[in-house]
Amino acid sequence: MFFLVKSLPVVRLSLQRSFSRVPSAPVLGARSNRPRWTRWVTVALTASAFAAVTTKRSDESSPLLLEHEADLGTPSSRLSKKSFMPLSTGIGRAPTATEPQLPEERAVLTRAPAVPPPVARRHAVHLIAEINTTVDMLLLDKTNRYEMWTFNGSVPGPFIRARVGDVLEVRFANQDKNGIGHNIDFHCVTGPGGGAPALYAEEGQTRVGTFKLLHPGLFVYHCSAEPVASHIANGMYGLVLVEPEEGLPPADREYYVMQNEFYTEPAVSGERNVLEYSYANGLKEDPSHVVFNGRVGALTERPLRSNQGERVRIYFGNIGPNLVSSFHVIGAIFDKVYREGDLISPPARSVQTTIVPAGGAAVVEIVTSVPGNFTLLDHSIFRMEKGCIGFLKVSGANPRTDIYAAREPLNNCPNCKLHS
Ligand SMILES: [Cu+2]
Repeated sequence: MFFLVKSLPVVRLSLQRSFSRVPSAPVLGARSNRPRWTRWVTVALTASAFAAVTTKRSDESSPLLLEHEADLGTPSSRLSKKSFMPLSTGIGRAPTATEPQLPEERAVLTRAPAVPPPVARRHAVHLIAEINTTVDMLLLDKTNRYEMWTFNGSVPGPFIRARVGDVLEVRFANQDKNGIGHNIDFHCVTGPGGGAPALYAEEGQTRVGTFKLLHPGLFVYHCSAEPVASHIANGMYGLVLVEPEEGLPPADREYYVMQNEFYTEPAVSGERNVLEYSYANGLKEDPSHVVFNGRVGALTERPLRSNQGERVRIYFGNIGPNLVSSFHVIGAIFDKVYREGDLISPPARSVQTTIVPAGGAAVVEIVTSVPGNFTLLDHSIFRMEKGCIGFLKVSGANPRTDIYAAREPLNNCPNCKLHS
C-alpha cells in the first residue's frame, strides 16, 4: 500500500496541496478551508478508491483525479469512471493565455479623473499592465486622513484601456508593508475569480496572470482577498474599459469617475484628524463618507472641465461596497447612456438618472450646449451631505438664451452646495 501511495501521482498531488501553505496554481476547482484532519481522510479515501479503480481498470494509463472531486471528499462507493479523467496539463503549472504572435504593448495607466487615449489600432495586442498595492495615509476629507489600501498609490486605482481580443497581462506586485495578502478580481476576465487566484500575492511577491478579453464593456476590478468587504472598503478598486473591435464613437472629452463609500470611526489611538476603518459600520451599511474619486472634494476642488458644445463622456463606476448609485448630473440630460457598461447594445437616449449597481459601471455622455456649472451626484440625495458631489464646469461665451433664460440675474440660494 505504501508503494502504491507513493507511486500514484494523484496522491502526491493531494498531499502537496493539503500541506502547502502557499496556494497552488489554479488547476481545477477551488481550494477549501477544511481542517487538516478532513484532508487526511480525503487523502485516505482517495488513495483507497484510486487503488480499487486502478486494480479493476488496469488497462487505463495514469489517470488523474479531478481536484474538485477530491476536495468534495467523494465517497469511494460513488466513484466511477467519470470521476477519473486524464489531464493533459502538467501538475502545478498555471494555465496561461498564450498568443505569442501578438505584439506586446505597455498599457497606459491613468489616475482619476484622467482616461487613457482611445485605442487607435484595429488589431489585438498582448497588453501589459503593471499594478502594485501599497498602504498610504491619504486625505479622506478636508481635515481627516485615513489609511487607504491602494492600487498604484491612488484611490480609485488606475484606469486600464484595452480592446476586445487583447490578451491582458497583469503584473501584480504586493508592496503592502502591513503584510496583508492581496489579489485582483477583474470583472472583464473570464475564468475563476476573475483572475484573483492567478494574482494572489503575499507581501513582497509579484504574480503574473494573462487573460484574454472576450467581451467589450466597462468593467470594475477590485481586490477580493479575505475579508473582501474590507479590502474594497479600504480603497482597492478601479475600472477597465474594453473597447469593441470598431472602437467607440469620438467624444471631445473623457473622464474617469468612481463612486464608493467609506466606513470610518475615530482612531482608537486618539490621534487627531485620523479616521479608522469600521467593519461594524460596514455590516450596518452605514457609511460615514460617500465620495467620488476617493475622497470628499475630489471633484469640487478640482472640477471636471469642458468647453461649450463639447461631447463629454464619463466612464462611471460604482464599487459600493454596499450602495447602489442613482447617478445624475444637475442641469444636463444624458444624451447617451451605455447602461451597465454594455458597449454592444445601442445606448439609451435622453436619460435623466441612471442606476449603477455596486460592482457595476455605466458610460454616460453629455453635450454641453449651455455654459455654466453642472453638478454630478448620486440622487439618493442625503449622500451629498456625506461627500458625494462633484462639478463639471463648462466654459463658453454664448449664453444660449434660446435654451436657458431668466428675466433677472441668476441667483443661487444662500449656502448653496449644489450649484456653486
Ligand atoms: Cu486586498
